[in-house]
Amino acid sequence: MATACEMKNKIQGHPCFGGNHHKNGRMHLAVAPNCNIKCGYCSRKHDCANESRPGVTSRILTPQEAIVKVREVMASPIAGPIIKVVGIAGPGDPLANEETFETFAMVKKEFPHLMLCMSTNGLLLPESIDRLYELGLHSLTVTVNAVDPEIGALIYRHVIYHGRHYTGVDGAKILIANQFEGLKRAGELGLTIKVNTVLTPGINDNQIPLIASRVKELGAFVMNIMPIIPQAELAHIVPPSEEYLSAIRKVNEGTIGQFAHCKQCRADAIGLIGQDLNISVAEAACPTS
Ligand code: CLF
Ligand code: SF4
Repeated sequence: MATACEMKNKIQGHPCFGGNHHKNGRMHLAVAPNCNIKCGYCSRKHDCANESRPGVTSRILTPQEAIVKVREVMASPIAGPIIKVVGIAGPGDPLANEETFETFAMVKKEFPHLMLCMSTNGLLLPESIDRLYELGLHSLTVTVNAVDPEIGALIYRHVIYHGRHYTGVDGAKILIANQFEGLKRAGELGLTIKVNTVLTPGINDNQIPLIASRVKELGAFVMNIMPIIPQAELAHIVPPSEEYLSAIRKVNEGTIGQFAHCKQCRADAIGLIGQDLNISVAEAACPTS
């Protein structure tokens, strides 16, 4: 596990881990359309609710298209100087898509100075984490919504694991066990880890402190408690108020650092958090157009 000092150096420049988010930006590559679970708050018509606000990704990119986009954005005088991180965050689960690995390999080879970042539901983390580490993954986000499978079962509709379909507590048990096993290995490898938790009032409120202490113990650096965006099966949930969200963050900040400026970005976001650039391919390729 990395020391606090090593971690402080590692997060320099990463806008979602405490690096100056007014100065440093990120670029998401939407190369991962498939998902292997079903969260009750996810409508597959939208971007992944783990990492993005509702609104369809303009387009799924192939790894080849993604690397072309990175070249164009990095050559742009507007975006190039601010982009420090290349992330894959959907619109499905990155680990359920081989394209994620292919894309990271290409980006690392051509732009070794950019930090590679990924956000996942964690189901396939135990079997993927070493491979991601070898590819040079810098930072990892895992969305953990429950510690107890009985609560997880109220959030996850199904889990498809190694070709088998699980529902209820059975599915949640596998998912939660894999999230913690994967996080443990990521901590041992010294990755920079963030845990996202979708605060779903009336369902997982009492799980938040349990998640906070468990993930801290496993080596997570920061926690991002996000308000549910009610959709799909959980459309009836009333999202938490700003006050309630702040109070929950406050209660848990003694256990693990809390990230409070998340904007629930799109899977194809580019730029500073909360100030995305609308870069068309042509604009990025030709700065004077
Ligand atoms: Fe992207 Fe996520 Fe990496 Fe950041 S976003 S994959 S950790 S580079 Fe950041 Fe956006 Fe919030 Fe995500 S503000 S949704 S936490
Ligand atoms: Fe939707 Fe993301 Fe959950 Fe998959 S992991 S069901 S894409 S919110």
